[in-house]
Amino acid sequence: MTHVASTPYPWPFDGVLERANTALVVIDMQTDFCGKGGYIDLLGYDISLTRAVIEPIQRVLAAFRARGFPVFHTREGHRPDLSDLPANKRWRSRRTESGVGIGDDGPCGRVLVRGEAGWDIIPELAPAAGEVIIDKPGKGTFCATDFELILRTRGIRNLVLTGITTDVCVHTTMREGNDRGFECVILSDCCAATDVGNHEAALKMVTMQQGVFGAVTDSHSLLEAFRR
Ligand code: C5J
Repeated sequence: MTHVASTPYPWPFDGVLERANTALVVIDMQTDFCGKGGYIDLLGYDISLTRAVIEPIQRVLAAFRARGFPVFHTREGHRPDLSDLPANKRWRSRRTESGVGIGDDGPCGRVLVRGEAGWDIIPELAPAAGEVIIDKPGKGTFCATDFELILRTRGIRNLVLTGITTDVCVHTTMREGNDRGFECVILSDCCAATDVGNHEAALKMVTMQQGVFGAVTDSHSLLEAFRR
């Protein structure tokens, strides 16, 4: 039995944590969410918050790779013809000073459009050969993707969630996974939001009702459990 020290219960619930059933999920570590000239930068948010998780994620990624545990990466983005971009998502994204929203030309190419420079995963966290990349049009990784099919096919039940942003894409993925019976843990120092209060609130939400969406831990506790 292996448990990770976490709140509000030792994770995973049954202590079955092994290469065959546990995956790392690195969510949306794209230039659009943490790079200069990307979507979040254009919205006027401080990208030092979202960039702060790069180094902790690198450490966790290295541990998963060294032990042969599966790794998944996600990218939020839309088809170049924008046929999968809801009109309200586009309209809301354009309500900024610059007026540049999703699908429009920006400093890193068309914002959140597949194939553009800003949409790709940052080089510091580039996927390795054999790691699955899930392209998703929405916030959750389960919506309109084959993520669940791949997890079930491989027998993966435990999901270790990292990436950006805590309150949006990471949380939505955790909620979707939890409802489907996946055992989720979120790493507090490997996630960030565009607002510190939202990051903290999102983590607290997980811990309510004895772990309503799963559990919260950090990279140090997870790596300590790996060493054991
Ligand atoms: C957002 C995300 N915040 N990756 N996407 O729009 O959280």
